[in-house]
Amino acid sequence: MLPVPLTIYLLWSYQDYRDRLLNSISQRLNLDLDEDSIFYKLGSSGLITFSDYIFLLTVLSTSRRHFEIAFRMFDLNGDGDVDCEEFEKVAALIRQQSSIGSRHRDHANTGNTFKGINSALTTYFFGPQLNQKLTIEKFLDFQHQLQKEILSLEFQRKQPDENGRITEADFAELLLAYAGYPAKKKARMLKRVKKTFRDHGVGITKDDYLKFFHFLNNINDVDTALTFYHIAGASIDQPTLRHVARTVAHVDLSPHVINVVFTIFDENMDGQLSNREFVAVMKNRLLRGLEKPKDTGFVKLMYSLIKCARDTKPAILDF
Ligand SMILES: [Ca+2]
Ligand SMILES: [Ca+2]
Repeated sequence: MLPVPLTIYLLWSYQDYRDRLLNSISQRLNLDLDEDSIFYKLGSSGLITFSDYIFLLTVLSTSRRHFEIAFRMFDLNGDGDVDCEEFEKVAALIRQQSSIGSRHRDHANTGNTFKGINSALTTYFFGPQLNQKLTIEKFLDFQHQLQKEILSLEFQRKQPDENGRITEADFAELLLAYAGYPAKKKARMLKRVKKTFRDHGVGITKDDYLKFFHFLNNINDVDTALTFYHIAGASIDQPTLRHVARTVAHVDLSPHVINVVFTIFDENMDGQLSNREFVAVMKNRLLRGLEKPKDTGFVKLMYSLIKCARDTKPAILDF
């Protein structure tokens, strides 16, 4: 099989990955990106393993706050840094719990040694000798860069015009990419967007796009915030969505973006988004196809962290 760039992995859904690449534990990175790119840094570090891939996929769809909690969990001795040994211990624990991890252990028995490979990720985090410490700043910066680069690549694939804008329909396609809708329903939603903005579309900038996905990464906190407003499960109108984005995710979504989002998701056209129309779907999309937590220990872990964080500290108070 030809080497596949890491970026392509991440643009695939989990299902694609599993279908195409389950039998190949690691792939050479093969990238042509500028030196500042996180992929360049990862690529010069060696191999991307399957557990790296699962980890990166999870990193992509986790809010900064939950990522901070995950870091504290990796720090077993509580000294504020994570060393390679701590990282490996937690990673091994995760692999034990995960059915994919178990399958890979089976591979290890048949000669494909899984343990002991210096993966691109461990080398990036801990240096070539694996003796450096990982700080919370480096961990968070890594997440920020990875999210920004992947989202930029996704945006770029829609070929923005000379003003750097993609059409409302392109934006809708990106949003619906991993939402798991039946093809018929997806087509109906896209048709609605095309029709609404056919004659007076103004397009979506990359900044709009990045902001909106930052908002989506906080969708679990948004859901919690709506609980605090005593309107969980109830419908929200455009000003409420804008307000919640500002107070919970700290992003200022433009009225145009919000209008497009309502056009996409307001199935019954009552001017309101119900929980079922929007929040529930977007929580699912966040997982990029990783909807079976039993397959992936790390995702299961993030789920329990998110639940734990929700129980102890309401997002709306998190300023
Ligand atoms: Ca430590
Ligand atoms: Ca509605």
